[in-house]
Amino acid sequence: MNMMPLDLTPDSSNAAPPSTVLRYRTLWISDVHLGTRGCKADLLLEFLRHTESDTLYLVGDVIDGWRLKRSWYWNQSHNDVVQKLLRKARKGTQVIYVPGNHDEALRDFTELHFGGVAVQMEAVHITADGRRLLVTHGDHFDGIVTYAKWLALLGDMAYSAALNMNTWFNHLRRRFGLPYWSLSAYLKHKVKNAVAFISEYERAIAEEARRRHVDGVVCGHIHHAEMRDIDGILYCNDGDWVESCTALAEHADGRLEILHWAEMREHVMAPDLPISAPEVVREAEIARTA
Ligand SMILES: [Mn+2]
Repeated sequence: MNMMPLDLTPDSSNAAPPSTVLRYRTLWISDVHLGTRGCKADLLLEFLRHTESDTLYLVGDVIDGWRLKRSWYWNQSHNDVVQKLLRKARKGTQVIYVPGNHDEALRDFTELHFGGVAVQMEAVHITADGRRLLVTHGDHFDGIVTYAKWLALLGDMAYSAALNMNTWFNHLRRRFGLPYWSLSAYLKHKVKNAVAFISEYERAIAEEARRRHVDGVVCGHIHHAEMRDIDGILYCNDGDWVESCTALAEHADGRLEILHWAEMREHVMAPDLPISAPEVVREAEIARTA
């Protein structure tokens, strides 16, 4: 196991400026799971070097704190990601960290700033074209998904109580040294149910957005990038940096797009090639009609 300590000295490996830098109004990334072997830190580092934004949301599970007590894995690329994020904050990017269940400890430090990074339980982002998007990691919806429709019928109080219960349930598990219990992770092993779960999860979060009178929601947690309209609510999931290496981006005009770095990187890093891969263009089309 690699046990390199967290090193916050300035990143010297970043000396040469990247050839192409894509500019966005806003970027959302989540589920990086720094501190685990599965984290694609090298790819994320590339992405962070080749993109810039006025605002960068870290939508939870960026540092995997659950693993602090067990198999903590940390190497230079994990350091570099942390340094790059802090450097962006120093250089004027508004970095907002909305903790998830794997970095839940940060939820005790909301409304604080670390090196220019603001920690908030959730955020409401307003796009350039005036849409209001609730930004939340989304783990609260894990345990309640199967009951979401009933709870919605029972009303706000029952719904909120159920959301809080899931948080407390996992808080207790943490106190007893047990890992976070995730219905989504559990069901991903039972592939047959995974599709049904994901669509129920998306509906539950969209329902919450409706109750909160916003136009849409940006979340993560289930490691499944998506952008679609759910009965008039825009559901966006920025995916993850363990498998899919995706981010959500807002262009200067408010247009939203899912970025697939694994497909984009060869075009961005070889500037002679056209920047938009067919997949990316298709996502942009979806965004325009959503
Ligand atoms: Mn999560």
